[in-house]
Amino acid sequence: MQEYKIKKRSEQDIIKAYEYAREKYAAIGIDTDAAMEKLSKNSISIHCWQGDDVIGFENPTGSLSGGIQTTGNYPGNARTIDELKKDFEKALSLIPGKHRISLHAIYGDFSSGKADRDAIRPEHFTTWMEWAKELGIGVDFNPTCFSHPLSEDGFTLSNKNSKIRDFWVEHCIRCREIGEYFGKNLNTTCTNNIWVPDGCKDAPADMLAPRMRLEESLNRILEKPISKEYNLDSVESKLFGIGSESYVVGSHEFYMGYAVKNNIALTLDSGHFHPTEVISNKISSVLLFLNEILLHVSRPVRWDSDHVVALDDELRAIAQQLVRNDLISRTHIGLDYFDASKNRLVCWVTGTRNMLKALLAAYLEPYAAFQALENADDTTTFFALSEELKTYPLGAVWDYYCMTKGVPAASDWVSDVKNYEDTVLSNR
Ligand code: RNT
Ligand code: ZN
Repeated sequence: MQEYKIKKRSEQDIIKAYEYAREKYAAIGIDTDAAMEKLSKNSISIHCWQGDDVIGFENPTGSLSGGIQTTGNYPGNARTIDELKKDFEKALSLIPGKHRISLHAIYGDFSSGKADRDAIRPEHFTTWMEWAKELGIGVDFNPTCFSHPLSEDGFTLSNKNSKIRDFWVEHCIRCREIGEYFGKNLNTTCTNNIWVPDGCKDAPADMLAPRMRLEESLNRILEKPISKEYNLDSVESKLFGIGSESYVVGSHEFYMGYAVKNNIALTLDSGHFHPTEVISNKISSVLLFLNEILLHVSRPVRWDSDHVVALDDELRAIAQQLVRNDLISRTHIGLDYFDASKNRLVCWVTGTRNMLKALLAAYLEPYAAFQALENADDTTTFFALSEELKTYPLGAVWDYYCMTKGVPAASDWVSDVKNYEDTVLSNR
């Protein structure tokens, strides 16, 4: 088969295309330079777990449980902290802007001795903290309430057995302390996202008791006051998982109520609702009642499949909702997917670049004009214009943005990752 070669364009070509795009957008009242400036202020929280299929370093031979599933066996997954860091740095070098890393508790550095989940401490994350400081990036955190013998009956914070509950409560308390440690040392708020897999295959007779236990456990976890400036608590709901198809304790209603009542943040994961339900349509509701939200941007294909984020209609709609009314200033955008069927760096880079492209597209909308049209009841013109906008030269602005941020434009980065695969990943 003949090799598929993509010709790299010169800087002049990228600038020429950008100049054309700038004029085209200017004609509808959009300042492309201002849009890029706004885009550059956003940091995406990139999930570490795409790099190693959600295995972590606590028990590197362990398997993933909790009703979530990675599929594929593409070679080259990171097996050590150093490999994961190297891969992540490589991915960052291909994404324009300054971003963050989201860690799970099982990604601690246990080289000085193992610690069970209820015994993890900031010490286990010192090497991550120092690394993040060196790179100048923020860290977000997640308790890991799955892939553990004490989560195998499907219940953690809502378990009937008080000893098991205590164990997970302690784990989550320690995670808040680790979040505080990251927040203080890196001088940027660490979000601490609690997701538990609790639920069951068939509907239980008593749907209330587990929810009462979950509420009580969360209350205990949040008892200790920790400044929101360092550690921002958030809770993530879900509709179903593998093995919890009929009942999930931490449903949307549960956590929405809990977050409002306790003034914490809520995480909306795009794969955690009914298949035709979209989180883009929830953001403007939940932010009326909450100060802040987290997003787990993902791509559910027929179920909560956690496919790599694509630049699809829902991603664009999420970005529009965030940008149009500046709800982005109260939103922490994180990614959550895990695909082991492709080069894992390509998954990281593609998903993050797509999130940024969607935001750029949103910054390139004439929203004030849309609002004016809507207020004048001219939904016809709004509809026609927004459809026309879809073929405006977003890509030319994006390429120019990448160039000015010193990262490859268009698909120029793919060969770079392939090269990394040949020289680094294939030796694993
Ligand atoms: C599971 C949740 C949760 C996990 C990660 C690994 O359905 O989305 O956020 O994917 O914590
Ligand atoms: Zn999630």
